[in-house]
This record gives sequence, structure tokens and C-alpha cells, in this order.
Amino acid sequence: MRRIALTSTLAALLLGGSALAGPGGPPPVGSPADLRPVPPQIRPSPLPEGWQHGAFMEIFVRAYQDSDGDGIGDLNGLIQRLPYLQALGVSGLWLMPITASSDRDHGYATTDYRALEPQYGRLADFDRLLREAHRRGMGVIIDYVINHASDQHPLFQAARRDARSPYRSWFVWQDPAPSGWDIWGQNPWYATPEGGAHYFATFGPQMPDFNMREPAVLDYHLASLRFWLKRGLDGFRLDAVPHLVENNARDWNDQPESRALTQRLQREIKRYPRRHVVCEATANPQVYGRPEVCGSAFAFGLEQQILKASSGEDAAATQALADYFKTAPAGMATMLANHDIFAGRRIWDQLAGDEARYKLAAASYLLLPGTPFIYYGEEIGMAGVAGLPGDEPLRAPMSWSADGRGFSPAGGRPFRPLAPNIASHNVEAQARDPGSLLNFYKAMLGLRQRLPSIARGRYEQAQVLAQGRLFSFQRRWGEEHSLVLIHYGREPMHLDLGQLPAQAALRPEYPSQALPRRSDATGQVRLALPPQSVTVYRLLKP
Ligand SMILES: [Ca+2]
Ligand SMILES: [Ca+2]
Repeated sequence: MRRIALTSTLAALLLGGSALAGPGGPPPVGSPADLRPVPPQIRPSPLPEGWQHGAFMEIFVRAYQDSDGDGIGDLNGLIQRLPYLQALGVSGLWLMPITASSDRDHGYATTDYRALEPQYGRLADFDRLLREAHRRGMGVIIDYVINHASDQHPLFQAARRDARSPYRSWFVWQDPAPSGWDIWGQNPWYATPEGGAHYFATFGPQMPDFNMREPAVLDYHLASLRFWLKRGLDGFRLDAVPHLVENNARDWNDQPESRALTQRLQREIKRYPRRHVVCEATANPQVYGRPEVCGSAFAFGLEQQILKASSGEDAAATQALADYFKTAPAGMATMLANHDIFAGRRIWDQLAGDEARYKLAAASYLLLPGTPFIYYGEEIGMAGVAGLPGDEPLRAPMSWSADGRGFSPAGGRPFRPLAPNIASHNVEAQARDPGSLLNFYKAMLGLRQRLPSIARGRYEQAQVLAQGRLFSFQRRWGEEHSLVLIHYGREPMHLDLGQLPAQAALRPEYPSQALPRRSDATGQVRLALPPQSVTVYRLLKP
């Protein structure tokens, strides 16, 4: 596509000029944004080796915990909840964007890549969050939105107002607007109040795409990634990476240039020890999950197979679930749902409050390979808020107690209505109930923490039996060997399970009342499984 000629020389000069200000001080006078270079300062990570194989919690800071009574969640509130997250058994936190944004909600319309959203706190709070999380053995990654900025970002404002601005080439323009483009039913070319050239915006007019072919843009983002890594951040969730580069009206999604750039970003982040990268790549997630492209990517599509399998009435879905990790990279990030409505409603709503199925679905991804990402509130069965537009039903304040005071103890009015089932499904109530969803999640995460085979072991001997009602697999890490049986059916089941080591002792790991068993000389064992149950054994050699 035709673009306004690049002015990278000028941009480079400006970057060079601003470098004279040196790191550490305020942004140089006259620059619309902090564009200073950030030299790499590589220090060791305080986290244990392999921390990123534990489960993550996806947290919407705005909705998690308010510390100062303004009804908006913030970093100091999150720090207060770290003991809860540690006790639950997660070892990583993914914070949805915490950088300054103009949307006053989700945070994906970035106005400053090197500053916090003022409602969330100050950099000193962020540094304390990292220290406190690290002290508890938990890593923290944040969303980084590289494809687009906010239309309120000062660089876009400068570029929009003046076609000769040195930042014009940082965005994508065309005059006249080209025809034939259709991204999810929208024409992605938008006029400006100034008239003239149209700008390109994959996700709507408020979020103009960067021109990722402009070297200064990539340099700026690499430096901004280093800005956070230098503070001790443990990695990033890279937003919308298949959309980094577009070639034409037909070739705009998942272009080779976007894969190459993703690789470049991962390489930069992983210069820092023990950092984690996970990509949002709805197009071809398994390609982005490869070690050389992103290293990890959300396993979009798998969540639907899990939910269908949990009914016990969809053999094809159970088979698809069993087959997934036979070919997918082990680093895939698994989930049941997230903050985007395209990935489905709150699980509580999708399963109409069927807690038995809910637990089976949870076990199905928490015990499989991959890195599970729990969406905040999922572990207590938080429902969506009916009647709100777009993704808002998914992003209610966390249900800490039976009313809003758990979220905003100083009596602040929460920024959004509370979950409709907060009276029954909140952390306080569920912590007291041994049969609750919360305690089930805790037990599954405990298995991941206790058994390295579950957290990061090989995936073997997957079997789908009884018309998809039974899903069994083994996991192996060194000498440690485990067997998982997920029975989705609603009747008790007796079965002879094969493909086990001969004469092995089956020692129950979950539930505690499961009976020990021993396989016979042919590697078979007779098992009696309760309906809708999860059973995990350690396999011990004779
Ligand atoms: Ca607050
Ligand atoms: Ca783009």
C-alpha cells in the first residue's frame, strides 16, 4: 500500500537529540512524549527457575481491589491481595494494561508507554508490587500494546495535526483512503478533522495503528519494553501481534512481517533472565506459541472444546481436547475465558451455574500441559453483569465479600455494578466451604505445585473412553509419573484402564479418599470412578 514517505532521518535525529537528556530525568523539553533511549541493564531475576510453568491469574487492576475509596481498583489494592493469590497457588500475575490510557476502562488505548495509569498508582507503588510479589515467589507480567496507540497519544496528535510532523511516519496514512478493506466488517481507514489523508486503525478510530515498518517506532517500543524490564518486571503479554504489519486489503492478518517482529520482541525481552512472554494471536496461535516466534500464545479455540467435553456428551470435543497437546507447543497458554467477549462469556454464565461441570472444565485445563491463565473471579464462579454493553459484563469488580465493601472497603461506589451472584459466590463464603469452587481450584493448583509432572511434564498415553465421558492421560517429569482421570459422565463408572507400567503402585494424590491401586502384569488396573469426578494418582514403580 502507498504510504507517505518516511522521515526516519529526522526521527533518528530527534531521538539522537533527546538522547542528550540522558535517562533518569524528566522528558526533554519540546518532545511530545518520553522518547529517550533505554540502555539494557540486565540483572538476575529473583524468581525460581521454572516459575513461569505455574498458573497465572489474569487481573483487571481496575476491578480487583480499591485501596483508597474512589471505587477504582489500584496497585496498592492489588498488593493487599497478594497473600490471597499466593495461598490460591498461582505463581504469575498478568495485569491487563496498567500504562496510561484514554479509555478509562480496559487500558488498551495507550497514551504513554512509560507511565502508569494515574488512577492505578505511582511508579513507587509498581516497584513495591514487584518486590512484594517476588518475595512471595510470584512473577508479574503486564500487557504491552504495540500495534496501536490511543488517538489521544501526543505523538498521534502531533502526526494528525501536521503532515510534516516528524511523527507522521509513525502511523499509517493514505490519501485518498483505499477501497476494498474489510476488517471484521469495518473499513479500517478513518478521516481526521483536518481532512486529507486517512489513517489506518485495526481496532477502531480511537486506536490508530503504528507504522511498524518505521525503524524509529520499533526502536521506541523496544526501549519502552526495557523501561519496564529494568524495573524488574518479569515479562509481557503482547497484544494483537498478528496485526503488527499489514500488506494490502487481502493480506492484513498474520503476515510474515508480523511473525518476524514478534520474534524480535521476544528476543529483546528474553535477553533478561527468566522473563516470560505470551502472545495474543487469534490467527494461528500454535505458530505464535512456537519457541522461536513468541514462546507462548493463548490456545484460542481449546476453551470451547473443554467446555463441550465437560458435558460428558460430546465425544468429538473430548477427542479434540485429548489430541491438542499431541501437536501443540507445550508452551501454549490455556484458559477457559478472558476479558474479551469474543472468547466467551463468564464460565458461570456459559455453564448456567452447573458447578460440577465447572470443576471438570477447570481440571481439564489446570492438569493438562501448557500454562493456565485463570481469569480473575473465575475461581469463585463470578457471573457476568447482565445488561452492560460489549465486554463490560466480563469485567465486574472482584467479589471478595457478599457486598461491595470487599472491593472498596472505604465505602467507595464501585466503578461498575457488582456481579449478580456476589451474595453466594464470593471469596469469604467460598473459603469457608470445603466443597466450593475456590477450594477446588486451590486443590488443582496444589497438584501443579506439588507434582512437577503436572506443571511441566511430558504428555503421554492420552485416552478417550466411554464415548467421550472419560479422558485419561499421563504426565512425566524425570522419574516422577502421574495419571489423571477426568470422568465427565453423570453415572458411576467401572473400567479396566490399560497402558500403565506393569505392577505399578497407584498412590492417590487427589482426592485424598481415593483408594490406592496396583496395575497388573499387563499394565491394566480396574478402577471405580464416581460420576463427574477428577482423580489423580502418582505411579510408582514396583
Ligand atoms: Ca482506588
Ligand atoms: Ca497494524
